[in-house]
Amino acid sequence: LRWLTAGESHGPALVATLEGLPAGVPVTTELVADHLARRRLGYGRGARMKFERDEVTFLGGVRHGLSLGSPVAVMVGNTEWPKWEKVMSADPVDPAELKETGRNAPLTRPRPGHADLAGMQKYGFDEARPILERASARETAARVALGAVARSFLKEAAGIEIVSHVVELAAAKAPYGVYPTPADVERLDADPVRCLDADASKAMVAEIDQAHKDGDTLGGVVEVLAYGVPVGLGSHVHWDRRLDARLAAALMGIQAIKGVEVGDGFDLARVPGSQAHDEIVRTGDGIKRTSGRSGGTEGGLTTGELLRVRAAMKPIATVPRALATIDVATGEVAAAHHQRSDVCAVPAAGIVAEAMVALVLADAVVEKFGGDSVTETRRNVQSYLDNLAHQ
Ligand code: EPS
Repeated sequence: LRWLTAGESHGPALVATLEGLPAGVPVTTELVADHLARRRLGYGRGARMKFERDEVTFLGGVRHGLSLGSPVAVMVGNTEWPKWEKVMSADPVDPAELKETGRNAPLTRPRPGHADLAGMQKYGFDEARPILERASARETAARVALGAVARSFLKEAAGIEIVSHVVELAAAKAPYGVYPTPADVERLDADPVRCLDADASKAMVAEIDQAHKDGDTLGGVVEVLAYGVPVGLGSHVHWDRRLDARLAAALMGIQAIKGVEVGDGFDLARVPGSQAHDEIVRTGDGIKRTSGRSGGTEGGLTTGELLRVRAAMKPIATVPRALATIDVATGEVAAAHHQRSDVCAVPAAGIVAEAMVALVLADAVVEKFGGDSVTETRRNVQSYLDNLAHQ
């Protein structure tokens, strides 16, 4: 599979294309819209999440609710575009008209923690607008749109289902080792911070309320679980074919993610080997593991156990209690540019992380099992699993 996104935060739309998806995958506008709506949930998001809407249009690759095998192209329109039409116009705009918008003051006070300053320096801009428009996490809407398509393929081809939850938000933590299943998704989506544990959820909400009062922002940790992943996705034979490496890169590529763990991750470095691995046993149900510390990958291959990865998000970098910076127009000390911001976007990051895991797994499933139609992929998966059952 190959995929790309394009579009700026306040542009007319985001677009995304996915190439290599087999034919016959159930895909509808409603399916994508539902996942985009899930991404907008979460306590602590800013005002923009309330007034802006994502408008989904398929431009190619899907007909009558099924993928065609041709490139899928999807557009996520931004209903706020009329306000930005001049500021983000592709064609030149009369400076007087630009001034009238009241939205075009040069952003010369780069925000610490954003791409603003390094981007301006690298691309040769004297203000941050041309950088922050693309660096913005608004772009994750396009990834979630493609992720919705990828997860439909995974379910249809191999029965794989993906769930995420928030396990830490600032100092508040969910109890360790509780893994929500697909049956819990409705409850998770109904929780303000997408956390299953009621006490931890309350503590997380309280953290967000306090940060809001303090003019501050918060980060946290999300965990993604993939159920039904067959043994043998990815490979041990080369670094960039290792599935854990591909998952880590995909998660690290989400805006504001600063750390990734597979399974028990960093904790495994703190215990002896006798307590770090998952012992192999034969059960009535075939060969299994006694624990899930590896997160379902060994040697870069999936083991057939629960796949489990975590991503740590830093606090939103647009801090209302503005951080110190330099005004690049004057060279003077200044407070960083700030209009508005989310206090916390960790619950949304979980939905984006689900999408990234779905895209990586869909790629690995196509790579291992092939198939020009999803029926063919499913047949190939089934014959592989039948063969394994005889071992
Ligand atoms: C974002 C900053 C905020 C968020 C935006 C991502 O936008 P603004 O600066 O215009 O208020 O609302 O997220 C989205 C629009 C979205 O759809 O997720 C940022 O700097 O990354």
